[in-house]
Amino acid sequence: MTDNPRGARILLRTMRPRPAPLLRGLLLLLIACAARGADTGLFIGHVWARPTPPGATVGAVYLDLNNQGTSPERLLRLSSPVAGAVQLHETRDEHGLMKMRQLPFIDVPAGGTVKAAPGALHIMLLGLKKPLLDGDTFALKLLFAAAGELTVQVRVRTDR
Ligand SMILES: [Cu+2]
Repeated sequence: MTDNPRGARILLRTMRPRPAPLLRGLLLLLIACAARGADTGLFIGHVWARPTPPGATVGAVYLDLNNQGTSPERLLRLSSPVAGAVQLHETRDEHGLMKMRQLPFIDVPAGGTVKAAPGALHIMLLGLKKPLLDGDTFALKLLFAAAGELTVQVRVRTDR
């Protein structure tokens, strides 16, 4: 990152999902670090999902995105082998009705933390291929504008 701050900024501005060439080389290292973007100061913690009832086709994942770096970061896309699609969602109270809407991306300011939690920001699993059972873990892949691709393990539990 420090070698190519301009490149990272262009990526953020144009929202191109492809990581900068420099970062592509770091991909293996990033995957090895799992929940941590090695040189970017990006940390992903408290990754969990609620169990789903039998027959449910949707689920939600919650996590903390902590950017200890000096540049803003943007979460662009997600995927998981347990779901047909993964979306960024926000729950809002509209005149007493809780409504969800999809977000195109999530920004994490430099030095800031964004929390996805029940009743607020969440990661929506659509087209679940099987129920999420208490104690299970599954992979969630996140694509960031600067840090590139990170994979975390989501733990299924009734409470965090
Ligand atoms: Cu949702």
